[in-house]
Amino acid sequence: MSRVPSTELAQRVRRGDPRAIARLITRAEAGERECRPALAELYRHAGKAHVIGITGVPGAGKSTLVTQLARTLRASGLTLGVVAIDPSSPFSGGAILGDRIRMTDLVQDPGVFIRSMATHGSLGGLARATLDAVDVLDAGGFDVILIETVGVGQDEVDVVRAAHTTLVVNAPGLGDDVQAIKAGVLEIADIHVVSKADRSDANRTIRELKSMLMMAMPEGPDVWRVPVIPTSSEQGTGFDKLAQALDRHRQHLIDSGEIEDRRRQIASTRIVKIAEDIVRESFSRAHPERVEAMLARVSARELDPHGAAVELLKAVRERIHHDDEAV
Ligand SMILES: Nc1nc2c(ncn2[C@@H]2O[C@H](COP(=O)(O)OP(=O)(O)O)[C@@H](O)[C@H]2O)c(=O)[nH]1
Ligand SMILES: [Mg+2]
Repeated sequence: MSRVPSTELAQRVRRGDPRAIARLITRAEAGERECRPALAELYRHAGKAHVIGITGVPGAGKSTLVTQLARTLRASGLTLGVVAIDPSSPFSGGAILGDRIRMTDLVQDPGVFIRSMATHGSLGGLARATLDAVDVLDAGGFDVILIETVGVGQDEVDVVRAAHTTLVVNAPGLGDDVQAIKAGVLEIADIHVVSKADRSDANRTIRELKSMLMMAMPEGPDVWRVPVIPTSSEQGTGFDKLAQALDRHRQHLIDSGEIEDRRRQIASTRIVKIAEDIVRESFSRAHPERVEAMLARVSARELDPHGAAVELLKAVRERIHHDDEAV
């Protein structure tokens, strides 16, 4: 069977073909050069979806919450894509909450597309691949895209920063009352969720979080007031409120004009991230002999690090020219 060109897959993606979506995401994830023009084309057609980043420490209840939230959003008629960056993601077909919450209905629903990204270890490129996947789903016509990521590591924080709405999940009973502080993600939340609200110690987490936010909350008539929303996946409560808060935040971004700032911020994060990846990759792979020689000269103090960086960037530039001609 001959291989379908990515540009053809992109056409099918735009018609919402789930197989084409899956295949193109796989190519993007593998960093295949052949699919770059197709991704560029899809990027131009994307931008309609509401992209929601969901973060929190492992065990906070993110995957369970995504499942319940997906059901609530589907019930209101929205279609959605889910991208999970989580090596222990249950989205590969398993059951969660000790088998009480099943995902089979979501997996079989054509209005839902679920994808787990393989974590590439320390190789980098995870943020790029994840956001490429988001573009593909966006161009595929999904109304809402949920990204689940563990709130650790620069790549994952960058992914969350590339969302329109950031949801931080805190759970009671994980040691610290508010884990978001330790993880450094308290400030980036547009919405805080206290999960596992069925637990008796949940009220304490809610109180702590509210009092912390009170101190940090900016004043003014048009400012977004970060809500704290308790949910229980166990009891199925809080998800209507959460869905409403997500929509209110989306509307707030539009009404206040903040959406433009966000879009620029997202563009900036993505461009810098990709440029960093290109430089890193060149440094570690492209010209090993050249890099070795450079390291030797800098260690021996024959060349200064700044001069070496400029040299490296020149090498990268030559390579990009070469690559562009090759495409
Ligand atoms: N009591 C209770 N446990 C929950 C709830 N949601 C998730 N859990 C449990 O918390 C653990 C971690 O959930 P998971 O969704 O995998 O968390 P993630 O690592 O943040 O994705 C699992 O054992 C879940 O069964 C909830 O609403 N109530
Ligand atoms: Mg998870």
